[in-house]
Amino acid sequence: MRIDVVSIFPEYLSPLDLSLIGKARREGLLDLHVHDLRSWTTDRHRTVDDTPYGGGAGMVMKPEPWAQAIDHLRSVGDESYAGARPLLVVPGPGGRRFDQAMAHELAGEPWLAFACGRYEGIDERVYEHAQEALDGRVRVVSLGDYVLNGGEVAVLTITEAVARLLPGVVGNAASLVEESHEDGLLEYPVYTKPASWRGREVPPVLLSGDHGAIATWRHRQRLERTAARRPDLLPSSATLAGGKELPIR
Ligand code: 6GU
Repeated sequence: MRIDVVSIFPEYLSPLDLSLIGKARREGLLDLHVHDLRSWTTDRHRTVDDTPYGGGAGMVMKPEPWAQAIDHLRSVGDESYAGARPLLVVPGPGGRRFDQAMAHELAGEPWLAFACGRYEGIDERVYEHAQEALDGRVRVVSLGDYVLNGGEVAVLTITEAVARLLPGVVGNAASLVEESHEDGLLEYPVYTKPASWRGREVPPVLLSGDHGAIATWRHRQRLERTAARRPDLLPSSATLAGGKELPIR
């Protein structure tokens, strides 16, 4: 997968050199290009923002550098990818909510581009230009109902959630399916040695060697934990591993 990121703070994306994502890049599984938006400015001060028409607080990102950035991505598509276009993801609190299902959708794309806005946002005409230049492949995506200073942290989040779904990025493929949000329930609690620690015991069923009993216990833990912490994730009733119904309090 190719990922392009356009930001006025390219150094903000440096964590993508680390850990599993950094390794995926070095192994060629992820082809990441981070661009400084200011490289597409033409004035001496490399200006990317200006005051809003109609008044109001803060500054708005100017359209010209963004158009140059989008046109650059288009020409990369023409010159290196037989006219293909990236899917442009614009992080912002007014977008569609990012979740694991969207992570899977994005992981199915061969080429993503992220446009990191700052200040009060990007001139609305940039979205119209991007829609046209990228054949309608533009999505505004939000992490949740709170406000960040810019899109960079969202790009770190979305890139990590997406890249770990690419084949070969996470070594143990089983650890991808047995996970919170993959099947709508939170994960069961986990324990390791020692079996007794500071007077706290590992639940005896986990030491029993009874795989059926362990599976039932873990499923019940997942239901109880989801009911307690994220009741919004549960349907009105959920089925136990054995086919019995667990009433939700
Ligand atoms: Cl994706 N961007 C910004 N700037 N703020 C946010 C967000 C994204 N998601 C929630 N708040």
